[in-house]
Amino acid sequence: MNILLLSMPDSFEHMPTVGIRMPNGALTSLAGNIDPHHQVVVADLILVPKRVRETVTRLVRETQPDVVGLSIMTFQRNTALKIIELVRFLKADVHIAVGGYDPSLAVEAYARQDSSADFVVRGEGEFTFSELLRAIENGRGYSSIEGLSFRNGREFVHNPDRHVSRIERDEIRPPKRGARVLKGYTLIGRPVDVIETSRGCTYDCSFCSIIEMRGRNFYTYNLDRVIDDIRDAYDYGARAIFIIDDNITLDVRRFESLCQAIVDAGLNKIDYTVQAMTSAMANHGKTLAPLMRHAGFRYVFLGIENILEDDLKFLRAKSKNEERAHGRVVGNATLKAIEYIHRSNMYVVGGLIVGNPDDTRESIQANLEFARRHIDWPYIQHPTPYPRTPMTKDFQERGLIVNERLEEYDGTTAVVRSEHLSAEEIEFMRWQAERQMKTKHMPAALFHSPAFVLRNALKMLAHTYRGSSWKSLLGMEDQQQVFERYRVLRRAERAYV
Ligand code: B12
Ligand code: SF4
Repeated sequence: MNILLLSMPDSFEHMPTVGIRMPNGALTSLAGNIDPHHQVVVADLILVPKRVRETVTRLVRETQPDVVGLSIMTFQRNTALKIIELVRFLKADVHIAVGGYDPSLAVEAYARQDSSADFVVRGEGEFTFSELLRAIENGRGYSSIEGLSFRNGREFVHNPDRHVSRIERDEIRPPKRGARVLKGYTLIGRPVDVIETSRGCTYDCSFCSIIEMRGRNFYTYNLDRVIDDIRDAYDYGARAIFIIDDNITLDVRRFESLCQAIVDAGLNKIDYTVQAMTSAMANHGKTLAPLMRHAGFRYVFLGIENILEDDLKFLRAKSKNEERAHGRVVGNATLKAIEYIHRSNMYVVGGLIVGNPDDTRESIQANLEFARRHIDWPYIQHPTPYPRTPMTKDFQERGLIVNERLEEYDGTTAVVRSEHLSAEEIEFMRWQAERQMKTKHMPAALFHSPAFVLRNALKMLAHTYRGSSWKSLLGMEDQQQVFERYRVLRRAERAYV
């Protein structure tokens, strides 16, 4: 059969497509794990945000798919529903399957009478999708496929969940990068790819969707497979790699072995970016950070979340931010983690969450000031009530959710207020502080990728400062007016289809 797999074009404020366009790791993993006789095509629509309709139309005409699969996050739901309608219009008899975080955690949104989706693959997709294709091909029923919800006449049937796979033992085959048909992946000028070394996390931060998605567990791939995967990405042209693991720092010894294996394989000429816990970096950074640098790591995304104890408690992120000595908690790990990363000449992408229920102007300022002083690239977000997270329940119970437009659930639009501040006030504070922080990192980017930055500097600055005018740059216009213009522009950008 012909299979067309699509990821959504909606992008996020901190990942402006002028400098960052990353492939979706799920789709190539699905493509690598279906029966080999199928013809599969993967298209990441983030590469064509202004040509979504034309691209989908062309791909459906060219590939004549029997099955179209879409990978969807919550803030991409509206775009996805429009693409589903377009695909159904172009090919009425096509089977449409959806998967990823949003369909898994909000099945009802796709099971509605007016939705054209036929199947929802809940949770991990490799085995469920592969079995689904066999069932479609052979005309068998769907009721024995675990992890699948399917349309049956007027109703949607939900089969039992599938167990989380022990990825190594269950033999998930490597991703199939050759299935991608669109070009232009980049991380500030370097062709970028994604790889995974593990799945899952044993923590339970209240804002994170992962626990509802797969429970608290951590399974790893064998390091030989990981090295082969990195080499495959390199052979396909990648010179930067984003490691998409939920939490690779749960096993620091293994992470250190991976760094050594990367060096031994001569793959340390690639720039790596990884997400890390502050506690792991603070408690093991002395040995881990130099090894990471040696292996080619450049950006470390630190889940700082917040620098205030009360906020960390609300976010249930206290324990992953603790510094320990002799088996005892001796303080907050953040500064020490940052120090180790900087000492090894790597950059900190600082993940912070501001606008929590009890936040005041002062508590938000304290976090923004911290970011200004200590981090290299801000990844500051507002708490966002994604389906079924514990945080969503807290916000609902306190009546603090003020915006139900899901396309704005992108992390940088404040959709909840605090007890003391409106959502607009919270977003304005973050927006204003972040623009300067981003500009501060430009020289480092210029030094690393001069040709790309020189060619795109104006576009990058224009993105960061959109909404500004000559008057505002000269200080003759109120920043609040600039913010209003920025919000209008941002809203317009969300019309992808
Ligand atoms: C890596 C990652 C990123 C990378 C993405 C790199 C890339 N291009 O792949 C970066 C840093 C860029 C990123 C950014 C964002 N992310 Co992110 N990210 C993750 C993370 C850590 C891992 C996702 C991943 O690739 N896993 C590995 C793959 C193999 O697993 P998977 O995606 O789950 O796919 C499996 C199944 O879901 C299913 N499946 C998926 N798609 C499909 C499609 C079909 C047809 C089928 C059948 C099955 C299927 O099968 C797959 C294989 O088993 C998750 C989870 C987490 N722990 O927090 C968050 C997560 C997905 N991100 C999230 C969000 C919100 C974002 C941002 C909006 C902002 C943010 N909070 O950082 C931006 C938006 C990005 C954009 N489009 O502009 C949320 C989504 C919440 C939701 N309910 O929608 C998550 C869950 C984190 C959270 N807050 O809880 N992210
Ligand atoms: S440590 Fe990271 S991956 Fe784990 S639950 Fe918290 S936010 Fe999610």
